[in-house]
Amino acid sequence: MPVADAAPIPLGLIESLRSARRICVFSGAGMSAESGVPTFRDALTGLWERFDAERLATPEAFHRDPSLVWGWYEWRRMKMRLAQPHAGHRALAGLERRAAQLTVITQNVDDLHERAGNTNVLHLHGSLEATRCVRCAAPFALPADIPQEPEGGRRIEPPRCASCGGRVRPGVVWFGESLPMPILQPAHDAAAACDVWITVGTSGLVYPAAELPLVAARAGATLVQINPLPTPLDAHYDHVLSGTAAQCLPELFAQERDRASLQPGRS
Ligand code: BJW
Ligand code: ZN
Repeated sequence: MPVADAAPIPLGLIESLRSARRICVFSGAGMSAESGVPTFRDALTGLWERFDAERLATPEAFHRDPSLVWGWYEWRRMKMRLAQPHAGHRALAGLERRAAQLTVITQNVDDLHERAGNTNVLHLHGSLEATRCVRCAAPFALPADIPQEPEGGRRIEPPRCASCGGRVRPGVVWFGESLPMPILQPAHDAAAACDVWITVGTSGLVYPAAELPLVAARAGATLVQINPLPTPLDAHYDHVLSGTAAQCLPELFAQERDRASLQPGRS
């Protein structure tokens, strides 16, 4: 992804952020890209450019070829464990410390938001670490060490559940699977109640996640898009910042903070 200078930040956006009581940040794979975690659909570098989603990211694929799928996810888990949060993640953690309420709604299955310091994070598509039994859903504790896997992964037979002997599966949401209601409902509620909605690094192609910005828009929130490339939903946004997560987020919140500190009575 070429890194250009980030676009200037409109004053109206800083004002909206400054006066917001409830802020939602909606992140996708582009949020983690500058930490070295590949996106899905970016030209040349996206995972779905090199790997077949039908063979790797559906329940049918896991049923058909569990060792192929498990091995690929172990490689993904290695990349995630080796990645470190970047300046954009840290800026979001700083925002949580001073905002009245910040909800991070992420499609990402890594834990970079949490490792940066965010505590209120909803994972719509699950987590690479939250593995469970396919048969009885018992959680499975992964070894603490970082997997050592070749590029693209290799076939590895999934571990077996200690309770029932069923295969253990990655704790992510695959195509055709419902998103977990205990996560989707609070995400929907947060979208409907927020004053400012900030989308970062998602193509907005995958549903139902892609509907959430529209929920926020219908509820009257100010919508901000951060992405180096246009997306199909740009027309719904009040502000489109053309730049990367690591460029735009620190700049946006630095301007919001500097301006806020000039306002008497705001803690
Ligand atoms: C940067 C950057 C930088 C780069 N800074 N930005 C037909 C029409 C409509 C819907 C459907 C349909 N057919 C099927 C469906 C439903 C399907 C769906 O939406 N499919 C579409 C693809 C068409 N959805 C589902 O199946 C969902 N479940 C569901 O609908 O349940 C109901 C149901 C149940 C039963 C039967 C039928 C319905 C589940 C979706 C699960 C998605 N899972 C994945 C994999 C997770 C596990 C894993 O990680 O392996 O989730 S797919 C993948 O896409 C992953 C992501 O979370 C998700 C979204 O991707 P994201 O984050 O937007 O990444 P990219 O790569 O697309 O975009 C990156 C962006 O970042 C780009 O814009 C870049 O420009 C930008 N960028 N560098 C900022 N540095
Ligand atoms: Zn089991």
